[in-house]
Amino acid sequence: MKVALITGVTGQDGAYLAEFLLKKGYFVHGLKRRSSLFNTDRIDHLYQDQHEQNVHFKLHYGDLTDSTNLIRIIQEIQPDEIYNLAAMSHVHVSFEMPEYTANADGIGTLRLLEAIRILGLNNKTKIYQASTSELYGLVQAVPQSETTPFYPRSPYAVAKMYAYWITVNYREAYGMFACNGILFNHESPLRGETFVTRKITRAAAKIALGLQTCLYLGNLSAQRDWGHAKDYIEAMWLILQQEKPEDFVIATGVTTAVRDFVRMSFAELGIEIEFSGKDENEKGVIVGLDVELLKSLGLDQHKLFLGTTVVRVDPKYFRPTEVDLLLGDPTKSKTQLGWQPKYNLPALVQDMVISDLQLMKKDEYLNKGGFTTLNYFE
Ligand code: NDP
Ligand code: GDR
Repeated sequence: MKVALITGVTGQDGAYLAEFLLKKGYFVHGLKRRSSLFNTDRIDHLYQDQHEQNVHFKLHYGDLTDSTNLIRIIQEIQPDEIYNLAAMSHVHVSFEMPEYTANADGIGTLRLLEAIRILGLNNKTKIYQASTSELYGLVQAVPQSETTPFYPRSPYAVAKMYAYWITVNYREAYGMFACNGILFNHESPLRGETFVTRKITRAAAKIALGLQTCLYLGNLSAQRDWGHAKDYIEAMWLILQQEKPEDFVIATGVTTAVRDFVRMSFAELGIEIEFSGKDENEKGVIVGLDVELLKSLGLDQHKLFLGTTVVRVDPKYFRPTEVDLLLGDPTKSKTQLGWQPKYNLPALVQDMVISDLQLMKKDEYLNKGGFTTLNYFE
């Protein structure tokens, strides 16, 4: 039985990857930070009572900022594959927490690589590093491929740049099977609520139900190459199944503006939005309602009015330095890994919007019953 260690197992990708590897017959270990609450919502369905026989999924307390604990866990479990997904992954927040981000995202990767080296596991343990399209930053060329130069534009991206190169260096210096997946944005119903796609799909569902009046966003013109996390975690696994360790771009090859993601999300709920105005004064207004669609989704058309402004810009969401355009070239991963995504953007948007609509309906129901459920901090 193959043994895998996933750092960041409680995150979006960690949850999907853990499920994927368990289905493939792996013994999966996950690294989980200690927190005052369980924080295992995304992986609760995978929980196995540790007192039972045939347990294949185990969590360990740990942190990428603590090398002693990484060495001890890796020594104990002797993994065949490590997926390093743990990171302070929010670009905007990294401007507020640059030192911590460098420590966890940059030096954290070094700690893992050193743990493998110190324990003499160079020839046994393969490691996947969660690199990112944020490395491309200030646009040098499009589409962006494995050979496009990097120009990081945030403390997050700079930390990930260190992690990228230290992974390459340990591969070259010590012959480790260490690979970077340069993944473009990938989303899902499990996406963290403060990333733009999930923020939009949650708000669209709440506005459709009459639970929220307006969605405040930052840069509506930013363009991203958005795929589905379920497709992307499969690519991570494929990268570690290759004969030789190499780095791969994982992307859809299609780019879309935030503004259009907003339009598509509302349209999924039968609400047509039109944008007007510029920069900080841009706004999105309801210009059409698909009564049949609203009805089929169990939504009350009488809570929605043509001409209502439902999207506005709040400059507090602007970043000190922005990444304007990301568009990936997945040719290498498609030809060499045989990777083929199953979701396109409309299918991704539908998956997220319908999931959030169900979640918000449940929340509305519980709230009516006097229970406080979801939290609404941004
Ligand atoms: P999430 O933010 O959803 O998950 C991050 C995970 O890392 C969480 O489990 C979090 O724990 C954990 N974590 C954070 N800091 C530490 C630490 N110091 N020690 C141990 N664990 C820690 O990210 P995603 O799942 O979206 O992304 C996975 C990885 O891929 C990240 O490294 C991200 O930077 C990278 N990436 C993501 C892309 C995307 O579009 N999603 C694209 C390209 C790269 P907790 O639950 O306790 O917060
Ligand atoms: P990103 O994702 O920075 O690309 O990093 P995010 O969803 O945060 O932003 C995408 C774009 O949308 C613009 N934007 C807003 N973003 C947020 N979060 N909130 C807003 O209100 C808002 N309004 C507009 C942003 O300015 C940006 O241009 C994600 C993370 O998962 C990283 O960990 C990963 O490495 C990269 O994707 C690839």
